[in-house]
Amino acid sequence: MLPIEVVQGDITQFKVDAIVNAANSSLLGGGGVDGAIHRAAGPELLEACRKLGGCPTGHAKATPGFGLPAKYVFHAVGPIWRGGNQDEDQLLASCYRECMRLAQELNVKTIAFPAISCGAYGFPVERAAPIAISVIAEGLKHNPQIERVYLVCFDHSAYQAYRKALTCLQGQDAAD
Ligand code: AR6
Repeated sequence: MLPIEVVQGDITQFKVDAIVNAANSSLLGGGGVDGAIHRAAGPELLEACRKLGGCPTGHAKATPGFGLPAKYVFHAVGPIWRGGNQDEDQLLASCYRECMRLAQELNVKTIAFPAISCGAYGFPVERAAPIAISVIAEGLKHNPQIERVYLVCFDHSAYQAYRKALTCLQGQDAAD
């Protein structure tokens, strides 16, 4: 059984080693989950982000969590959906891969992801969910220290898409 759990909730409340932020390439805050994380973490987070000098799409950078219950924030920059033929799938996969790499580097045991790119950036969640889950499942092979991965969905449609993708992957695993 994969240590992946799909949950509905507000990621800023999660007491885990790392939460992932769906940031933009400036890393200087924004709306959606990014705005919520900055509000909950306090102004020190913005100060730390300024020092990072931005981040390209498909990559991620880590800061402390400051006022958050989480120890770290991994700021991942997802792709803007442009119809599906502009490398969006690969760039989204790269975000999750980068976060799993940071998890290994920082010895993260528990991590929570939002549905990167599935809000303001317009990536269809039914397409994003299987990408997210398969990259995380692959990353778990290189992260034996990880005890739990939470996929935090804010709305019910994302929750349903993620549940479906996880059930599908577990079915495949069982068949292997
Ligand atoms: N906890 C968990 N998930 C959340 C929360 C929360 N507190 N708030 C929203 N979501 P979005 P993107 C969900 O728009 O599409 C920002 O302005 C939301 O329902 O936050 O990657 C950045 O600065 C959706 O499913 O991120 C960028 O400019 C998911 O999080 C841009 O938006 C992602 O939605 C990034 O857009």
